[in-house]
Amino acid sequence: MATVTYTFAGISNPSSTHLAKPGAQGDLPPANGALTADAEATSPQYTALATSDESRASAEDMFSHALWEFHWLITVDRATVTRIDISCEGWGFADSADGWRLYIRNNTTPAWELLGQIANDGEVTLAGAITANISDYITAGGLIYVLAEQVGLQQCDVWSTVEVDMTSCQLTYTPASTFVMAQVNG
Ligand SMILES: [Ca+2]
Repeated sequence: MATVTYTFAGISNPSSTHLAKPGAQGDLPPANGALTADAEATSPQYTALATSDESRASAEDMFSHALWEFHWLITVDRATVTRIDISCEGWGFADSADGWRLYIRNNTTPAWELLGQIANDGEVTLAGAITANISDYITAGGLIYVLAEQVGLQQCDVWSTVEVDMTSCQLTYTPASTFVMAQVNG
């Protein structure tokens, strides 16, 4: 087994590999696994997302649930992947309710499936793993979709806000054979 971990380190706008999009949706999570049509993160936002350093990329909205949508482009054969680990360090708050939820998209259903949730204010790391039916979560084009969505709404002063300090996607996979053992004295 081998692992490979993807982050937003070194990514800038426009990105041809991993994508991040700040936005908002009325549904928690978006129905039928819908993807957002929001614009891509800026280069400073990518830099904020790259490492755990208390520098956060913020999404906020007055009327809907603020969210970050992440697209991870994998670099190994989908058929060799045995486990997907998603981690996201962030903070979510709003007038009506604090907290946020981490989802991964099942492209077959299709639906956003819950990986983790927190109902409190304050920065936490939410994480979750997929260990079965891996091909449901990686498109034929090699994309994994992740969503971090705030649970509350604005009522008075505080907009729905979700701030992400760092997020990553780790794959566990079986490396393809690169050589054939020679049979000596066979
Ligand atoms: Ca950061």
